[in-house]
Amino acid sequence: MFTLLKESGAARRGVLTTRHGEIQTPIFMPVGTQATVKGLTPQQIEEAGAQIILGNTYHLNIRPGSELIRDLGGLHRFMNWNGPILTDSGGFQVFSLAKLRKITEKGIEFRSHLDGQKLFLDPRECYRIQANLDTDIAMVLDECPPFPCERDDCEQAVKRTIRWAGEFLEHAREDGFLESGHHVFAIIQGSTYDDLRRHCGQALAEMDFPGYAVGGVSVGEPEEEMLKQVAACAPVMPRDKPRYVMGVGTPPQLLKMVGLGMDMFDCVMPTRLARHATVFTPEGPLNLKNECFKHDAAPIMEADNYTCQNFSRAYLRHLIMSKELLAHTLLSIHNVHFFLDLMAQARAHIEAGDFESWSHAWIERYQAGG
Ligand code: PRF
Repeated sequence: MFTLLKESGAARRGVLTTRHGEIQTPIFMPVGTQATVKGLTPQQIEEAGAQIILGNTYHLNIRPGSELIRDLGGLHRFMNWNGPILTDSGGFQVFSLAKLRKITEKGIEFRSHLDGQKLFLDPRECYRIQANLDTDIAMVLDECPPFPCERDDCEQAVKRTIRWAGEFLEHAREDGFLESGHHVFAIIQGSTYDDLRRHCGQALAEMDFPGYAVGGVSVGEPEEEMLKQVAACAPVMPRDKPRYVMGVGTPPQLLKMVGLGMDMFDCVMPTRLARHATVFTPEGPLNLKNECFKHDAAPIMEADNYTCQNFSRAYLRHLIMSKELLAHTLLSIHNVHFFLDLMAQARAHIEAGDFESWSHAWIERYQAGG
C-alpha cells in the first residue's frame, strides 16, 4: 500500500508499506547486488539510515542459486537484513553482463558471465526466482534498449516489455504473491521516444500494478535527455502508486527527479565511488587520495555518521594509500549516509512546502564546489 502524504510542486512525500516495514519516500536504496551492500554489515547499513536495499535476481540466481536461498529461509534471513528488499528482475543485467544473449518473443537465452552455463529467463522464471528469494518488491522482466536505439527496435522492445509485464503479473497473481503483501512493480521503456514512453506507461497503468518504474535511462544518454524521458513518463504514472527511477543518479539528478514527482531511486554510486576514494559533501565530491588532505585533521564534513564522528580526512587518506580494507567500509558508511540524508532533507522540505527553492539552492552549492 502507498499513501501520498503531501505534495510540494510536483515533488511528493509518501509512505510505502511492505511486509518488512514502512518506507518513507522519497527514498534512496543502497545496492546489494550479491546479497551484501559492498563493505557494510547490515547493522552499518541500518545505522547509515537505509530503509530498503536492492538485490539482484541475475547474480543471486547464478550464484548461490535462488533455491538455495529459499531453502535457507529467503534472502532476508540469508543475509540477515530484516528491512524491506527490492530485487531487480535480471533483464538489464543480462544485457550488461551476460555473454551470447539471444532475445526471442519467449524470453532471453544467455550464458552466465561466471562459467558460461546456458540460462533462460522468461516472465515465469523471473517471477519464480524472485518468489524463491521472497523479495518484498519484485520487478517485472523488461527489455532495456541501448542508447541510441532505432525507433523500430525500440517499438519491439516496448511491445515485449508490455507483454512480459502482463505475463509476470499473471504468474504472481496465480501464486497469491500480491495477497501475501508482496509488491510487483512494472517498468516503462521507450528509450528517447516520448510517444513510446507514454504508450508503454499507459498500457502498464491499465494493468494496475502496485508500483511503476522508469527503466532505460542512465544508459549513456546526456543528462538533459534523461530528465526529458523521466518527465515524459511522469504524467502517465498513476499518482497514487510509488514511482521508481532505476539505476540513478548523482545527488543533483536525484533532487531533479524528486522535483519531477519520482519517489524511489537506486544506484551503485555511493559504494562504488567509496571504493575509488571519492566522498560526497554538500560542496561536491572530494577525492581523498589528493595530497591536500595529507595533514587534514577535519572530518569529511560535519555529519551524523560513524565515519565523520570519529575519523579525520588525514586518517582516511592514510587507509586508502595503505590499501586497507577499512577504507572501503568507512567511506561507504559516509557516502551511503550522505545519499540517505539528502533524501531525508528532501522529505522535510516537501513537508515544509519549500522543496523547489531548497533543491535549487542545494544544487547550486554542490555544483559551485568548495
Ligand atoms: N531495467 C531493469 N533494471 C535496470 C534498468 C532497466 O532499464 C536500468 C536502467 N537505468 C537500471 N537497472 N530491469
